[in-house]
Amino acid sequence: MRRWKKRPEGSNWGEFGDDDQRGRINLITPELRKRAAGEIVEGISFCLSLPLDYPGGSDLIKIRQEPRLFCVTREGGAPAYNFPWRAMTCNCEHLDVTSDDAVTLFTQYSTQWDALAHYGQLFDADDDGQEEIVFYNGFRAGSDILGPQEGSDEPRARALGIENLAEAAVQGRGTMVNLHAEYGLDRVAVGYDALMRVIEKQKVDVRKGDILCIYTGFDDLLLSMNKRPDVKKLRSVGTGLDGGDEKLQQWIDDSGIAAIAADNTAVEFLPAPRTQPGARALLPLHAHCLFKLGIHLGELWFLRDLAAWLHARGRSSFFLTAPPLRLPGSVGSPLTPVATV
Ligand code: UVW
Repeated sequence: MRRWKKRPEGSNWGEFGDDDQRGRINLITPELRKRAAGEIVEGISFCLSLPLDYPGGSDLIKIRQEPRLFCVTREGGAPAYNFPWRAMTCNCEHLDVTSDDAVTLFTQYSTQWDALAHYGQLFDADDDGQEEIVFYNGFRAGSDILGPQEGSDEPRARALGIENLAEAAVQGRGTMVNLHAEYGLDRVAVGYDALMRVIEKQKVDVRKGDILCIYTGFDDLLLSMNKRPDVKKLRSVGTGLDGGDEKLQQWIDDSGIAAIAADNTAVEFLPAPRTQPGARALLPLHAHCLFKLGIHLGELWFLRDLAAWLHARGRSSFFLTAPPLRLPGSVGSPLTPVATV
């Protein structure tokens, strides 16, 4: 069922079907995945997740808190930790001892995927002269993406939730652009011209269906702060994509990349340097990717070691396995991406 009469300029709504909830990850076909497996030459793998209790505290993004582990109890109130089964059953000769725990996990605290339900816009998709809150492919707030006040006892993305990405079993060719190698921690908004210069210099071969990984050095700086992030410093250094650069937006569209991930907090440079008069997106790359094109964004990935390994060998591509949690209705998810070279 088509959910819009008018789609945003430059969007691809409808291209993968009127009910599509996966966006450009659809571009990773079995054929491309098979070819991507050819990137495995040495058999070495890299964990691309930060420890999930990083950044530490809530200073970097106020509404997100670090994971809290807690112990659960067994029947009768005994902690289910270092629990001897003998105590549970009888005084028989059971040797077994087990531990259970639980966790409160903010889905976008650390290494994460943003779901397509994470970012929408006010847009007149009905073409009736009134803006409504819409998401990729015309899905709506209030009927598809529900907040707690909208007839649901819990917030829930009935559409575009992260489980759609999990069900796509994200696996394919990753391509690294190492901005840190060119700019160090200089504060630079990297638009189309600068990105093309780096791509050419590093001989990066970006292909349709690739998951583009942008390395900025933010992960290393963050880790060096040992869970006490110096927010002023973190916000005063480092590169990010210039999301408002129309040439960059066009390239993202034309290149056929399936998703973008970075080691910084938002992939894009913040605050966005290009401003237009009138209403505009605070996060123009989020608008272009998540809202218009169905391109998932990965943030706070740990790319340091992989980027260094590739750079030392003049390589830029690898096999990437990066499914989020299959957590129905969530607007984001932690993950442990794995690169194999
Ligand atoms: C920012 O925090 C700016 O990005 P996101 O909400 O996508 O994590």
